[in-house]
Amino acid sequence: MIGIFRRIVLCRHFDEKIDEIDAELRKKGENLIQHATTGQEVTPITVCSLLRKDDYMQPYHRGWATWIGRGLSVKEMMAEILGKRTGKCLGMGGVHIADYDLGILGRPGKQGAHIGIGAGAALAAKLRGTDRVNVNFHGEAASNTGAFHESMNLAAVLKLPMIEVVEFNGFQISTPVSDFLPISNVADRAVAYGIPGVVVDGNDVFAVYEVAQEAIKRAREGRGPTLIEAKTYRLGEHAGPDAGAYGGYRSKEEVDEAWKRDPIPRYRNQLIEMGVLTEAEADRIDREARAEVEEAARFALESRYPTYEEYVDENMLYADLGPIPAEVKPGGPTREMTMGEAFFQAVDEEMARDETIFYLGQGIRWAARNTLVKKYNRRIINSPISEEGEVLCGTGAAAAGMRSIVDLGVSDFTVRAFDAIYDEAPKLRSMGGGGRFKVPMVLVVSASGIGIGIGSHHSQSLEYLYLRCPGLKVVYPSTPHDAKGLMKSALRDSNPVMYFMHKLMVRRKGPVPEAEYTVPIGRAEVKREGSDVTVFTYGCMVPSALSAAAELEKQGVSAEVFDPRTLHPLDKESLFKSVRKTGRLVTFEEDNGGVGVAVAALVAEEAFDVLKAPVRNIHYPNVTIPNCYYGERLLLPKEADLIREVKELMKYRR
Ligand SMILES: Cc1ncc(C[n+]2csc(CCOP(=O)(O)OP(=O)(O)O)c2C)c(N)n1
Repeated sequence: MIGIFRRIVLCRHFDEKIDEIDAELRKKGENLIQHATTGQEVTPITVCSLLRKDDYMQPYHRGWATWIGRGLSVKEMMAEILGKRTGKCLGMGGVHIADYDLGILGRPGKQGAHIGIGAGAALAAKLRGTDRVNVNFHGEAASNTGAFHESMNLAAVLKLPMIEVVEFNGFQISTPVSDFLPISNVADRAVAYGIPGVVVDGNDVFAVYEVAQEAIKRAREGRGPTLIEAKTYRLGEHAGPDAGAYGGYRSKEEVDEAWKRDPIPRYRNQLIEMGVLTEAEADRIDREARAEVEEAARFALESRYPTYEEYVDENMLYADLGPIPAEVKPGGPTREMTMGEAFFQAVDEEMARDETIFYLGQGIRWAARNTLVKKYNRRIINSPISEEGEVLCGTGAAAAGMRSIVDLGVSDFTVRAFDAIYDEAPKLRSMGGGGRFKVPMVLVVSASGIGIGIGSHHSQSLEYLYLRCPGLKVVYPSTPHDAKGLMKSALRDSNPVMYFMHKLMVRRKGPVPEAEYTVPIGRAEVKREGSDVTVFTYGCMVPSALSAAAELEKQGVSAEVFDPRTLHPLDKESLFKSVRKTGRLVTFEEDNGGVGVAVAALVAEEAFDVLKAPVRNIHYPNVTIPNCYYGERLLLPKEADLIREVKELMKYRR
């Protein structure tokens, strides 16, 4: 009880000090990203006091009390919030503090995302057969996000050991609750997920303790999630000391009235009345807390910022960086199989080798009923339609020590999860300060597919969207051999990897070695040697390029077909080598030009001196893909287009 009091008081002083520093910075025209916790200390600190060291906790953006409650030192917190190298995340997270050892994996920069990451941590705890739990904290407005709904539904369906704590403080920044919540209690939403929903006075330590204890017990016993709604009030400003305080969205009277219910004197008096604490002891705790915060501030202010080199250190972005291994092709017998079979063979072999791998996807238990389900049953998990929730869950589980495969279906659906793919999974490591943060996750995407007649919402090639995403890798095989080898590498990688497989290629057959092998991520392959022109192509366009090259040869032109296999990080060295040899470059792709444009820009920068002709990009027109077989095929770049463009390039003389 006294420990909770000490942390609540520490948190209040921390909040006051942050405001003081922020006010000073504002005088210089700078400011701090920060969210006041004043008035909301009780719930997080009480709930966290019930957690074990090995549990998981995903913090509130209004987070001081969640971090202090979990036991972080105010010194490391203060330095991190100021962006200093001595901070908990080496100054890379700022106010988004993560701590691997304390199970703090998600950073609530964008409302909702950390809820899914927490669900993933809970899934990891469950798959491992432990009784560890995960607690998420956030405000009531965050419960309107898709990430909240998808993650809660997923957690409820999978009966995950998760406790969702919603701190209801009455505002979404300046918007009153009446404008964003059509119900009085967020806890009522629990009915929709078939889980218990409890409302509690969030400023009453004893009441919070009781409901949290029950929810944690329920989670540890494998009975699934609980939604706790803690009613409270934000006494401070949303972000900073003077961001519109009493500026109209709430009255001075309202805030003054709320201060009379300040939870700190309330709890202090309760402890004194109970005889647990004396006035003198309470004052001493207060003085000590103030001194601890002052010392933390001095330390943080005197610490240095990261250097340029530290900010751009690739080891922050990617775990286990090292030289890309050379490809070793095994000799010996091969077996003809489809790309789909090769892919599943890789998954099967890796799941047998590594018990931490699980496979989450819509309808996956049916698709793999005769294969993976029979062998790995509980590691093959059906998912509701929740692309964002699925990727967040895979991210959290991976960060918590599993290896996730998340099957997203067609590439068009990935944009539903864009935030999670682009802004959460690949940033988790760098914003956490590198170190032990890793996200070994493979996102499987059934890509493109013009020529099947399934329309513009099921056929787009969107891989280029993910090429400038620091922390992510993108692979796109074009043969069964590469499909297997790249999937095995992706499943051994310590980073998030997007794995695209073209729909039309799933049934395409080719030889696959019977012996063990991998295809290293980041190594291109020249699929046909040539000396007059480099054709940069990938996926389904590789076979077309190869037959165009055979035709060109008959006409006296030697085309080299360059298949990057990995789109990011691109094997630039091999690409430049090829272009330096041929002096000409054509990109040939099914998407609407994104990848080719990026490649052309690279070559212009690195190999302009050797170009004998302009670079040509052959791609799908930048229009909505027609919604019928005839129209979509009509617009698709074909072998004849490639042959024509190459012959045009051959006319240039430089
Ligand atoms: C996806 C997203 N949209 C908008 C914001 C901007 N934003 C930051 S805090 C906040 C209000 C959140 O309200 P609530 O969840 O009730 O928590 P509170 O701030 O009241 O503690 C908003 C809209 C954001 N961070 N993320």
